[in-house]
Amino acid sequence: MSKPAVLVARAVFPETLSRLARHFEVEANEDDTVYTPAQLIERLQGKAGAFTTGSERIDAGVLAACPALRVVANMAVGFNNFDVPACTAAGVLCTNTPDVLTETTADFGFALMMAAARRMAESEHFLRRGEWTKWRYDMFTGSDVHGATLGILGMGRIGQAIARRGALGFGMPVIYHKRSRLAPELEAPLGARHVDKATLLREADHLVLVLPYSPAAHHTIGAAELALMKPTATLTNVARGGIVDDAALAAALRERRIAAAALDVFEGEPAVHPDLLSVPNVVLTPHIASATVATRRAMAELAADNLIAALTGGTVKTPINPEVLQRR
Ligand code: 8YV
Repeated sequence: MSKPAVLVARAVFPETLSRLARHFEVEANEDDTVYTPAQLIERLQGKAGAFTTGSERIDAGVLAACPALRVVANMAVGFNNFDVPACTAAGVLCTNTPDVLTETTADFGFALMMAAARRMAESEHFLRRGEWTKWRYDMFTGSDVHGATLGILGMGRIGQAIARRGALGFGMPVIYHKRSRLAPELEAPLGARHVDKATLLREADHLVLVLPYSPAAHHTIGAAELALMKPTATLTNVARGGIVDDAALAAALRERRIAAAALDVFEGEPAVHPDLLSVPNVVLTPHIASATVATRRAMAELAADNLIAALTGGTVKTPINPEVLQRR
């Protein structure tokens, strides 16, 4: 029996490719070209499965043009690159990689928040420019992290892991906003207090965004929300570009309406709003919150597990639309 054909849409660990090749006819993309929608459709012809990342959009147009497709396995926990209802309607299973990246992403979110509060990037740039000629009592004075109020918007797995770091490691009172409040047994060990969004914005000393992107979450933080924040507050985004209005944030940072920000994700990335590049009080990183060797390996393995199980009759570990499996 011939093996099913799959597309591995971006470069990935060679070990992952060899594992997939034991089960499938694999078309790889070792040049790591980011395909245009037309190129993606062309490469997906006759493929039963695709190993994707956040850069491949699977929507109704792609699904209609690729009738052989049965599963799309994202190497990411976020899946806003999938039109899940359209996939479900077309009988295409979607999978993602939750859990394996939670702690790594939380580490990075916390590090970014600390970097913003303590002005690490801004002061490093100053040093590299050769401007450090003497000590001064108020040089790069920032704000404390320990004991400050940690605000979390979106309190899923990663949000809770960041809250744990703040509450247990840094003695931070934790407040959060989420559409559905956490169960008391999850709130209690963190001492986390559920508040409305406006209270969260007003009271947080350090606000971290960890909510999933959906069109309804577009510009959740814009000029009006930034205006509610303390002038001493920091804002960290490890969720998705588009949740923050980057132009409004750059203006707030420039006018010191908030103290600092740290961003790992951007609207329209890998392009970065030029105004963000020219304000000093923001830490910018290129979407690397999950980027440790161990975690990227675990993500690739889980995406491969899902692809293999979906096409060879095994148990799919992390389906997004399991109803598709029930219908098969
Ligand atoms: C991925 C991410 O590296 O998992 C996610 O949702 O944002 C990152 O961990 C990125 O999306 C590439 O797929």
